[in-house]
Amino acid sequence: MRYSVFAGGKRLRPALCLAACAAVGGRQRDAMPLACAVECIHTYSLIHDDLPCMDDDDFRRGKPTNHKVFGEAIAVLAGDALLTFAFELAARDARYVRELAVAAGSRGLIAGQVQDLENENRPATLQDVESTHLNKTAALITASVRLGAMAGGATSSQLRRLSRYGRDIGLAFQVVDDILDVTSSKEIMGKSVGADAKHQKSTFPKLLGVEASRRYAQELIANAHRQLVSFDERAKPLRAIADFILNRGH
Ligand code: GRG
Repeated sequence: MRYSVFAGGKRLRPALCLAACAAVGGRQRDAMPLACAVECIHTYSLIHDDLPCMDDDDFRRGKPTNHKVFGEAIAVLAGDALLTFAFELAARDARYVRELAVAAGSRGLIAGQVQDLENENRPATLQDVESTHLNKTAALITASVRLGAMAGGATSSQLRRLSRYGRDIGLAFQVVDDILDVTSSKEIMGKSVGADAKHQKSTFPKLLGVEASRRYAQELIANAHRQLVSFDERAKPLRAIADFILNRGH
């Protein structure tokens, strides 16, 4: 568990959780357990996604993958334990538990992973790919934002706007990730690149081309910024993260 959590990583989801809490005027300490919970769920999903029965990757966060170091059985269990620990961290409020469960479960992360596997064996449409990305990536990113906002005492209209912000940056994040899988290198990314082509996966760059995919990501980030118009300067970190997602090189 410690090996994979502390292997590195951008900490995007916990940063979003804390930034959303700040944007609605909340205190950092109220969102911190939830920020840790979303990173635990994210790390579990990476460990399991890298297993030989899934994407079969040897390299993650700049290091050998969990199963390469500890073996498959321990990697499965480390993932299971991180997933479970996330709920222990969130257990102070049933609404937090539900938010995490929905994002990580069969209507979120797991649905996305199933769709991702199915997309390997059939020519997927743009709609299929977008739906996969919304579940696989945007669901947990949206939940990270929503949990921070809830912990910070967001109003229902703030929560609605931040949910749309999360969806748009989440989708943009995966579009950019697919572009980087084509254009970047293992050294820069800290994980294997070219994996989508290896698995013959339909992706945005494959279906639309790199330039059109980039324009789509720009559009999504512009939409995300529009959701923040009614927030004051305390939403500055959320604005900066949206821009980071578009411009990141790894
Ligand atoms: C439940 C097995 C299982 C999988 C669920 C989330 C997921 C589906 C699989 C994880 C692998 C993957 C490629 C997810 C898509 C989202 C994504 C690009 C993750 C990488 O996130 P970063 O770049 O990673 O934020 P770091 O290492 O920086 O935290």
